Amino acid sequence: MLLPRRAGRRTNVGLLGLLLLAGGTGVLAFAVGSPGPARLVVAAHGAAGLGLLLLVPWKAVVVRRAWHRRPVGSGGLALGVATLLTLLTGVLHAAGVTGPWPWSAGVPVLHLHVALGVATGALVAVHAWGRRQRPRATDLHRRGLLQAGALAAGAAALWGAGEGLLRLTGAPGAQRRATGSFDRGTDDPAAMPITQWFTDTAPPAAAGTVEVVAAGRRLRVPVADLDRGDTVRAVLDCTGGWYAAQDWGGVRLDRLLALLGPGLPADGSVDVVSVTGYRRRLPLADAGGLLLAVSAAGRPLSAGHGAPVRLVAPGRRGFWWVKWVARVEVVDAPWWVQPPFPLQ
Ligand SMILES: Nc1nc2c(c(=O)[nH]1)N[C@H]1C(S)=C(S)[C@@H](COP(=O)(O)O)O[C@H]1N2
Ligand SMILES: [Mo]
Repeated sequence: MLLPRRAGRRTNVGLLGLLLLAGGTGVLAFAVGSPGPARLVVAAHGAAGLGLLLLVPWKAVVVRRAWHRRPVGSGGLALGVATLLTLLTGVLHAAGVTGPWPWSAGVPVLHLHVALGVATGALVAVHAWGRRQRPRATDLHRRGLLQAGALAAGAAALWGAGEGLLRLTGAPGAQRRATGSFDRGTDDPAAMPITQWFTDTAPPAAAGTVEVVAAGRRLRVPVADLDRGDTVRAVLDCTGGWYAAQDWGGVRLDRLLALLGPGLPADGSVDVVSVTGYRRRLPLADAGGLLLAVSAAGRPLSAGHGAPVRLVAPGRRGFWWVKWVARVEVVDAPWWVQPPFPLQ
């Protein structure tokens, strides 16, 4: 089969573009918590992944043609397999096959998807670097732009068809939230999964007091004093692919800080630190919307869910919701001076 040389190059550029978009939106999907932006990011992520399939016939030609010069090495093969497995696990999660299953190594299918995605990213970097090319002026000519537009439209159509199919068949995937998460235990905290970020483990014992620190002042508040009648209904949405809405009860963070007396700094950040050392830093301006919760659905928190006290951060993904809180401290450093995802 004879194809213009350009077609092979454009196929590879298209694949690289989709892989970069899929990776970027994948990371972003874990960072956004509010439904509007999440819906857009998750849709783009799905379309970018499915769009890869559209280029498979062209890529097959490219590979076959190159075979005579250089048979596919183990790197190229590993990349192909990793890409398809990442896509497969993504589709399975979206359809509602969420696990954990024995075949997914006992972890949620979404965790497997992330691990495969990271591996794919590393293989892409090596593969593309070894075959790097200069951009050409013709890449931005009409023909190239039309092809990119057609690819984007095809990818969007494929994603739309997939979503339509989920709805038509009534597959569980039709019920997922804007972030892509599935309901596990709304209004039933005992049915909520207990999830640790991969860097942390549950502590043997929790703290009996919460240390509150700001402007050189320090107070130890007994946990029994944290149930101050403040409540908020909020959705805990884990990047592992599940969510649960609960009525949380405890004390609003701004009211807790006010116990230190008047004249506290008005701007800055607040560090929320667990007995385990796990911590997140949030804007102090958000304190009125944050809750230190001692109860969910009217019942004290269970040990696994952070007893005696955890942070409730409405609109933020689960990794912000620090469990087993030991200390709350107002600091000058901006909240964005920290890794975007927990590393400690
Ligand atoms: N101290 C501590 N807090 C933590 C975590 C953790 O590993 N350690 N995991 C976070 C993550 S990723 C999520 S999704 C929620 C899970 O809360 P749950 O176990 O009560 O369902 O807690 C968050 N708070
Ligand atoms: Mo999570």
